[in-house]
Amino acid sequence: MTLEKLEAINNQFCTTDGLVSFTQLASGHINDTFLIETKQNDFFVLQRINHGVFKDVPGLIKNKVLVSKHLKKKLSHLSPDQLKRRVLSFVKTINGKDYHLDNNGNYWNMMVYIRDSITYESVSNKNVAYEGGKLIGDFLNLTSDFDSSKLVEVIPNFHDMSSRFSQFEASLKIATKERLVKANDYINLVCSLKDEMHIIQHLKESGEIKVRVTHNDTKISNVLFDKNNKGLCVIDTDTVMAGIVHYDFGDAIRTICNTASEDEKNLELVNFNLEYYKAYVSGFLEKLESDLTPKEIKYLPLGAKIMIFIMALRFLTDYLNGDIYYKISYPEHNLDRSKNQFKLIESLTEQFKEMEILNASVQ
Ligand code: GN1
Ligand code: MG
Repeated sequence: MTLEKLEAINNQFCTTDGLVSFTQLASGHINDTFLIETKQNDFFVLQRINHGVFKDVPGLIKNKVLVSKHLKKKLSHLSPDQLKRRVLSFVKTINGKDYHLDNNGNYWNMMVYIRDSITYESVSNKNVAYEGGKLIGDFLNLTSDFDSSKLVEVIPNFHDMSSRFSQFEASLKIATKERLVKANDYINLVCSLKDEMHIIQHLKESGEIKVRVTHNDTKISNVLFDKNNKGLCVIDTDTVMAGIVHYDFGDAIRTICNTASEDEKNLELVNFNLEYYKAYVSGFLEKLESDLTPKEIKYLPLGAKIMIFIMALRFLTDYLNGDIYYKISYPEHNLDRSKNQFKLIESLTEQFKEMEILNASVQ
């Protein structure tokens, strides 16, 4: 991306200052994200949304804008400056729209950059786990009165286990022999876990777990912290849509409690950190407990296990499909990501009893 090209896109948005320089942010496996630096006050985040992955980009952007609007209303007791740090603010185009469609068919959207904020790829401080839990619990609490049927389903069946299994089974048919051999142990593992991994989906289908507004990508790098490690804002609301709390709970656990990053190849470094789990649960339930039924609380630990499994399965499927979905840096990146997630499940399983005991003590 050249400065001229990005400047042309930037000029389509109603910002007060011109672009001085930009940096590409290495965040995310799907979209392209740029930090726009200006001479004065605000910096901006300009994002090209991947329309190969997201088939209805205008719908996706509408979702994000609606949810931000709702959050701002709920937090209207805060000062404008505080509010700007707690909720994403989207910038309109000069034509009054929430996105710009360029001549190449790319969709762009812009947000105000939240200054003096920190993100973590992985966690090495219990307090960050606690604050992360509080912020995600709060996001779910504040959106609990928003009608989720008003949101577009940006990726159909995103966390639906049966669909993920169907995609996995289809990938087995088209994978190369070499990849099938390399993935063999993990393919068998997926099959052996099939029934357990469907339990939460069945509870959702029977109505025992409520469908509501959820974020659907609550990895810890999507949470902003201030300099004192206090949670500020949940970002990357691309996948906000109807869902269940278990997967938002679980995706945060997947990243907070992994003692290594999602890409770590040395599996000895990948373990499940129970201390961080406890800290996260206490923050999460502090904000959301009153909004959950005993049954919903009971299944939170399994929600964490299943969410890690969904990611393991998706990375494995993409590897078998020949890497068509996630950005990769080397040929076996997706297989390594998948192995990492399976190792995390193994370590979590060893500590599952403790997770359940902790849960029972809350109820
Ligand atoms: C993708 O692009 P990013 O990093 O925001 C993916 C998530 C995964 C995540 C794994 C739309 O999110 O579901 O959890 O990678 N998003 C989509 O790091 O598939
Ligand atoms: Mg995302």
